[in-house]
Amino acid sequence: MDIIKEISKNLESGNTGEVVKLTEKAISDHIDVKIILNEGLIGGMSIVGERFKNHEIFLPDVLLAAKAMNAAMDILKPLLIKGDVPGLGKVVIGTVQGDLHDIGKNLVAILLKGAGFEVIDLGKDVAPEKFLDVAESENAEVVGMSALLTTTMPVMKTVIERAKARGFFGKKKFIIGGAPLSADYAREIGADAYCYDGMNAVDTVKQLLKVG
Ligand code: B1M
Repeated sequence: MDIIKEISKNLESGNTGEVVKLTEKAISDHIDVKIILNEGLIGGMSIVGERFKNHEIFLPDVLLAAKAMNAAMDILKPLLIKGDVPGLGKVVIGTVQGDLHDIGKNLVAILLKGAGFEVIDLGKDVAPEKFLDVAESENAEVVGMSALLTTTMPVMKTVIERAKARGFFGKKKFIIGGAPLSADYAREIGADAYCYDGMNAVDTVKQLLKVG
């Protein structure tokens, strides 16, 4: 689909205005929102990641692409959260301390809301105790942590260790996600599950809470 390729290309060059226009056009052309998201936006962002890794582009270019991605996600959000009838359970979610990558986490939060969960989004750079304090005060069943950097992954282990020390590990479910993570790492740190993308996070939380 040409328009999807156009979205991806314009995201790669950080052209927010065009990405927004093309996303709106794709919606009015009745293109499946998941195709716009996965092939257009996430597809474009993967190419940005590769090019950044290969030193073909630089950090300001990545920032521009992130800005375009966020603007397009704002447009898709109401379509992904149809109905807004949370009631399946409560999830506290955030990107761990030291990590400013929040695009994936935002997407997971939107999809969980869309599936009927109440989501408390703590944002990015979230301290370990904050996850636990809010999960406790809000009586959330699930704590979701996102990390995109190999250097910030270990914060997840700290959260789980502190949950054990505070006596509520086992009473709440801990899920983790983000590009450098894996099911092996989840097992290693004692998390209940690793989720490879947003839809997998929805399915996993449903399974863990035995709902839906
Ligand atoms: Co940076 N960055 N970045 N970056 N960045 C990566 C992660 C990197 C892989 C790029 C690369 O080198 N190829 C690399 C990490 C290398 C490593 O750790 N081994 C990197 C680096 C090095 C850095 C800096 C250190 C660069 C620097 O300053 N020199 C710096 C660190 C800043 C910090 O966090 N302290 C930095 C900064 C940035 C920006 C601010 C410019 C920007 C982030 C903007 C923002 O998020 N608001 C940025 C971006 C955009 C990226 C890449 C290009 C794209 C990330 C993204 O948004 N992907 C990224 C390269 C890549 O990942 N290929 C890169 C799209 C998003 C939808 O996917 O986040 O994977 P993702 O989320 C997915 C799944 O992972 C999963 O579901 C989501 C939806 O499918 N998921 C979960 C994620 N969280 C989940 C939680 C769950 C469940 C599933 O449950 C709770």
